[in-house]
Amino acid sequence: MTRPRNDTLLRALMRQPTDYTPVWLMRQAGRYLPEYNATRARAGDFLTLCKNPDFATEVTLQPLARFGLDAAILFSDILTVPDAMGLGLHFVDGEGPRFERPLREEWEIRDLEAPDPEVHLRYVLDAVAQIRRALDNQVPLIGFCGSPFTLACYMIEGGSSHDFLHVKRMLYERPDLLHHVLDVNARALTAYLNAQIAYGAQAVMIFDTWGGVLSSPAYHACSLAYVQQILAGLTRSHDGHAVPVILFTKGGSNWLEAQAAAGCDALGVDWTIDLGRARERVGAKVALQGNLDPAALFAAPEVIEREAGRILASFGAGHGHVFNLGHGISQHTPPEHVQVLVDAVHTLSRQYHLAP
Ligand code: 1CP
Repeated sequence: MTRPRNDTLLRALMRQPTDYTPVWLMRQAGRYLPEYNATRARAGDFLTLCKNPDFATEVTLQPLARFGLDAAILFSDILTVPDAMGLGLHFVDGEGPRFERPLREEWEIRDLEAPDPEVHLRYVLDAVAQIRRALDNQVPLIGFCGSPFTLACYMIEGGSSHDFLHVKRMLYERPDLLHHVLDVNARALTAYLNAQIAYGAQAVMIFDTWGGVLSSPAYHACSLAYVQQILAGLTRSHDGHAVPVILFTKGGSNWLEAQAAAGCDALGVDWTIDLGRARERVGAKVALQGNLDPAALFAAPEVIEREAGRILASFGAGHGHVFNLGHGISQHTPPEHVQVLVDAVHTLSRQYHLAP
């Protein structure tokens, strides 16, 4: 398969030379875009957008039509995997995801099985293939999944949570059960990401949104260990090209050194850490992705430019930085401000990529 014409993202993730710093945004296709809301209204609801490859392709391309972004990300959700395990996912408007059958009883956990992605997540793979065709090698397509622990949070809580009491109770009272869920998830997610790669994802990202709520020993045992299990099982090249893997852990900057040694190519970091400091800590092991506070996009254009400049300067000269937000874009973000950010990153970053 041919390389995308703009392969800046893939090069930066592999810490290879680029002319400028590539940029894409977590949740770049979403409710801040009026065209997304129009497609969602036509689809009826969010899950139909995910499950219908025509809709998924349409919304994946929407932010690229507006902004000069350096990557597309598959439009889907991390919760499609537990849905495929039979937990019964639905989205309640304004309240987020809900599972009809959360994991509470021991027998429910013992019965859990890793789904065959070719059968139970066929619609995602079809979307990947269709998006690749529609992209026509313009920019690379990023595939993704949630981390085993982050999925376990939703599967055990039954939805979003502020305190994660069910999953943490299981961690302390029945660690054997939690580890069983994490092991099934890791096997499911390895097969799922490998299938996305086989169908055309050119880089993949593991979202560990809730790893940061754990104590340090629990993070290593329950989050990072299972991410490592996935990393060890991933297809790292396809059709002669490397497939870089990004690990994003919200609130995870305590453990950057361990993450950098886990076997991924790049680490996503949230806005709480100074990027230059993160770079010192990971050295030449991995690229870094991040880390503008999504709230900065509400500020005036000159503030957005200043913040982008500050982050680029903090990373400093050299390669291996992918500009992104430190978490998903807010649904209330003015779309014009995204254009300001993308232009600022492209313009201001060139000075850091000059040949020595
Ligand atoms: O239209 C709508 O109402 C749905 C809003 C929405 C969107 C646009 C949800 C529901 N999911 C998505 C898409 C999505 N989710 C993508 C698409 C690709 C992109 O443009 O980036 C991705 C990568 C995700 C991943 C995801 N889903 C995560 C991990 C990343 C993160 O933001 O931390 C998580 C935790 C979810 C669960 C989820 N799905 C949707 C919501 C509102 C949530 C979060 C619920 C919570 O806060 O617990």
